[in-house]
Amino acid sequence: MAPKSYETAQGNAGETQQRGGEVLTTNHGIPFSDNQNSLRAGARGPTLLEDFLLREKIFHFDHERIPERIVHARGSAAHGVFTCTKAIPELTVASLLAETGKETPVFVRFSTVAGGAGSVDTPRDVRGFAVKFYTDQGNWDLVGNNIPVFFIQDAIKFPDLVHSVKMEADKGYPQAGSAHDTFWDFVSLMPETLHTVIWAMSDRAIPRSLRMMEGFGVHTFRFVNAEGEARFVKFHWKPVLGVQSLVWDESTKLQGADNDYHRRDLYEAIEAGDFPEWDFAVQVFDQELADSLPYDVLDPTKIIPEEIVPLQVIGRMKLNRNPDNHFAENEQSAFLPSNIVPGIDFSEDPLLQGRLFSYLDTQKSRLGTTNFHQIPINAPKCPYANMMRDGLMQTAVPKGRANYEPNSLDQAGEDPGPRASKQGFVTAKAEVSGGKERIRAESFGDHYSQPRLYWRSLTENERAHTASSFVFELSKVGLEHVRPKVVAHLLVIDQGLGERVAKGLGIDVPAPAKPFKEPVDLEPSAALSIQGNWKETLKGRKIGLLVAEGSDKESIDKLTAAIEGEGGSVFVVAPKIGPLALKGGSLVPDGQLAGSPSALFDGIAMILMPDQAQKLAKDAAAVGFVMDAYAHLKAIGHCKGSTVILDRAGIEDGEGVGPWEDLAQTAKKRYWAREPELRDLA
Ligand code: HDE
Repeated sequence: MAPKSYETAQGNAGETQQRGGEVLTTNHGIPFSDNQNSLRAGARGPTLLEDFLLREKIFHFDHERIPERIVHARGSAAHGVFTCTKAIPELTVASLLAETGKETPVFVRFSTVAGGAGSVDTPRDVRGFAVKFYTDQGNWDLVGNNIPVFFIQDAIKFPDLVHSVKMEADKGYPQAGSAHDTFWDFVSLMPETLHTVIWAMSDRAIPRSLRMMEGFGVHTFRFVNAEGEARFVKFHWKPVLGVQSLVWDESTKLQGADNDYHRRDLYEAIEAGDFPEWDFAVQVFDQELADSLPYDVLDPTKIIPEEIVPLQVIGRMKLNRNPDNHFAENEQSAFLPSNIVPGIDFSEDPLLQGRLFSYLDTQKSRLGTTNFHQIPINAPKCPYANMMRDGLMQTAVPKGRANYEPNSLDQAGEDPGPRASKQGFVTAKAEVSGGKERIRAESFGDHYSQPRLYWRSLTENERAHTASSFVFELSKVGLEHVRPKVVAHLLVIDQGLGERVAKGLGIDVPAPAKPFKEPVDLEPSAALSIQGNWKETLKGRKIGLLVAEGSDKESIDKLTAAIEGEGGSVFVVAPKIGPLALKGGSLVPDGQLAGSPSALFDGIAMILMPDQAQKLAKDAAAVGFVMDAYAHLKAIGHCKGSTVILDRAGIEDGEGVGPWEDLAQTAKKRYWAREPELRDLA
């Protein structure tokens, strides 16, 4: 006799398989009648090989994964629109920049570099900032980072760099972090890494949100106008919310509190209609200016400070739609620095030159076919035609026999196929000279002046964070000979930095490294500091509001309105997630206290009845909630009753800590000045 459960599953099958009127079918369109049970010989007998439904389903599932990206594996993506806000036809024929007001669809993917696809969002790492513009002249991919320089100068060093920073080959760890032997061993031997390393040790590498990061094209490119005149250009994205960062302790706690902290923030902001925006700016300069600089504009380890070549804002990007499917869009997106459009050209930057073939190559290994451009997320939105044919997974069905060129098929009345046009892409004319040799230009030889410029552009608190990151990372290095070697480089960047890191490590100050080229003192750039350019706003910021049974509804409503009025959002945290009876009403909290630590918020408030506050003062989660908010330099607003929790945490009223009525103003910033009393920074 068949067991009862058989009848139940069988009975449900028909109903559960309907969705929006669709019938469940195989990949070949054959309708299913039962998606619960495989075909068996007898109710408790073996499964039959004949079961094509089971076989197809399991076969497809077994092959769901594709190789993850070798770097930048973990990414979050969104669709949007780019608007040209200032046409620049005098500089470039690029059609997307030809007309003020012109809109171009974009797809953007942000990523961490070192971690795997399933790693966390908030490690200390560079972030990828890749934009695919679907222009009417084909796809332009600006595949940049949130740090304006790169670790190496020549593509031939990329596999070494990446091998050194990814998990160690024998151990398989660490995932998503640079604080380990092999990375710092590589750094100690490669002073060209130092400029990017000092950025990566600064707060730039722990962004508060993907919406609060700058983006940079990194390399120098060229703009080409209708007269064929070429000028150098560097590309920048400036977030409308301003640049904001986390503090290190917070970023490590976030790895536990919410692995998807950045991905969720981006997704939720877009779902809420709070669309992230960036200004698009360019630095345009000519050969004469390039020649006047004490560094080489083709060297990707160098910036040109905004004070020397100012930024011109020419566009705005708005991300307004989440992907419908993570795999189809995010995972299968293929960015190619070699995708440029007429009016934009490469420079001879040797790193960029290497990237031009690497990305095409990697897509073949990741997506399995030269026809990856036909995947919807990668396909241009303008018509495209050529005589490339066939290949694995070809989905186009070209007609006729014109698959070669030149041909005279038109003379026989046949379609001759597409032809090259004078309006098409033209490589900018550039003089090159010199013999064929494996060589690094001498003009690439100064590795210390720009890290010094960066160090000197930071606020004292940012310097303390940066020096402390060096101490933290080098403390994780087991190879003892590597630590003084890194410090020796830091001493050349800045004597004080080197000494601070040596002291933090508890080692003797070594002799400074011997630079190939003596560094010079370059003018600091005010644009590089995050704290110095902090935008005091609640926009994009979230306040965690701790309430409990009997909390005053009127106060909660008042505070919520004040925060929302300033563009912020409120997340209500309570000891229990169920509906909460309040004085004057009720509410359903957004999160439970133990699962909603204050690391998740930009500021906190407590509105509690004295009896509940007394109870919570004995709860480590509540005390930790305020202690962490304080230690992460956030504003705290409280009612009279809840001071008992602050007392327990040893926190007194002061800058950024006070009555909840002030919070909508005080939570617009962080309290950096609080930090020296709180932790022993290098
Ligand atoms: Fe990449 N990089 N890279 N890179 N990169 C990849 O391409 C590579 C470099 C960057 O969201 C890979 O499709 C070489 C600089 C981003 O899909 C790979 C060199 C900059 C992304 C690759 C560099 C970047 C990648 C891995 C030195 C900033 C993610 C998967 C010559 C300007 C794109 C893939 C996405 C991805 C190679 C250096 C940014 C392996 C050989 C410099 C944002 O092809």
